[in-house]
Amino acid sequence: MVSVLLTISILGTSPSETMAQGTNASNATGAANATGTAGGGETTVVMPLGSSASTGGQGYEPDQSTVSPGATIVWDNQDNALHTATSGNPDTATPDGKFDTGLVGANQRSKPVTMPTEPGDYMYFCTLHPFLVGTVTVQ
Ligand SMILES: [Cu+2]
Repeated sequence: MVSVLLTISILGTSPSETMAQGTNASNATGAANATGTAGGGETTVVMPLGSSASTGGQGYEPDQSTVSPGATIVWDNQDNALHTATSGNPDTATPDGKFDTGLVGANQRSKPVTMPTEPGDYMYFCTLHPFLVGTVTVQ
């Protein structure tokens, strides 16, 4: 464990940091979660700035999250528009009631939203911008 931490800190200060940062951002979040409260770190999904524009190419970050049954996820809205993370069928924008952040204001975080206990893939979307699509895998 100590050597792993050393390796990470060495990598973190190496010249390749800039390159590694993009791909490791989600790993870093995972590591932070792992050191949180025992047995249940909190997962955070970002709604990035610009994600209200259909042409922006900015979706939920990450757009795929894997959690254990009944875990909670917080959506962090860093955009300047309202968003939701609402489970259901994005193609028809039909909520299925499995989970829903409700409206999350600009630069606000959702309350912790409890995921289903049944293992599976759950698609979700923003009810205001249904082109915003993500998946939660419960396993
Ligand atoms: Cu939205």
